[in-house]
Amino acid sequence: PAIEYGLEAPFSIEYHDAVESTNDLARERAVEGAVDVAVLADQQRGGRGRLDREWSSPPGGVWVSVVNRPAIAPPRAPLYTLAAAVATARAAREAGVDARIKWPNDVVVPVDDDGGYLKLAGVLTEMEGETDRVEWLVVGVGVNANVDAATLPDRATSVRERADDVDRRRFVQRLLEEFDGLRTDLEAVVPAWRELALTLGQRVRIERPRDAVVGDAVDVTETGALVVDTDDGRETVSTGDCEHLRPV
Ligand code: BT5
Repeated sequence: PAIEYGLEAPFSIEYHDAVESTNDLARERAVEGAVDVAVLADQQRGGRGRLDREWSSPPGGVWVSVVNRPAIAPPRAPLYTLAAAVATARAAREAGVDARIKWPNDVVVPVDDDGGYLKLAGVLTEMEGETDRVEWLVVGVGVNANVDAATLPDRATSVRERADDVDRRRFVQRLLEEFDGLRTDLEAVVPAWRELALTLGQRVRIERPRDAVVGDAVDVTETGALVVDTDDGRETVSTGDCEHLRPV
C-alpha cells in the first residue's frame, strides 16, 4: 500500500517500498483519471527501459513516474523526455555529479574526452491519445542514487559512486520542481537541453529499425528530434526511431 512521502512537491506523491514498475502504476493512475501524481518506489522488480529492455532497480535508487495531462499534440511528447532528462541532470549536478545528457533519454557521466560515458539515469515516456491530442503522458525516471555500481549493469554509475549519498526526498523534490518548471514552459526545454547535451558536436552512429545514420550531431529540433550532418546531407532522427546511439 502507498504511504505518505512527506514532500512539498508540485505533484501528489504515492510512495511504495517495492513495485513491479512505477510506470505501470502511473499508467493505471492515468487511466483512472489522475492528474499530477508521482508514483515513487524504493525498488522495482520489473523495471522497464525502452523497447522492452530491462531496467535494473535495486533499493536505494530513485524510481519515479509522473502522470501528465498536457494540452499538446503527440509529436511534441518527446519534449517531456528531454525535460525530464534536463531536470534529472540538474538535480544530479546539485548533488555534485558531472551529469550530462545523451540524446534521447539518457543522463550520463563523461569518463574521457572521446565521448565515453557511464549511465547514471534513464527516462521512459509512454502515452495514450489521438493523432491531434495527448490524453495522458507518463514520464518515468530511473536514477542510480544511493546504489553500489556493483549491483548495476556494465557501463552504469551512481550518485554514490561519483559523489556522496543523497537525501532522496530532497533529490526527488528538486527533480520534480525542475521538471514542473520545464513542462509549464515547453519553449525553454530545448535551450536548457542544449546546455547540458553531451551528444551535440559528437560524431555518432544511430541504429534505426531499418538502417543506421552516421554523422555529426549538430542540434535538436523543436520536437526533440536529432539533426545529423551525414556524408549524404542532413538527416533528422526522431526519438521514437532511435534504437541505440553511440559516439564513433
Ligand atoms: C532507459 O531505457 O534508459 C529508461 C529507463 C527508465 C527507468 C524508469 S525507473 C521508473 C520507471 N519505471 C520503469 O519501469 N521504468 C522507468 P533504455 O534507454 O532502453 O536503456 C536500457 C538499458 O540501460 C538496458 O538495456 C541496460 O543496458 C542499461 N541499464 C539497465 N539498468 C540500468 C541502470 N540501473 N543504470 C544504468 N543502465 C542500466
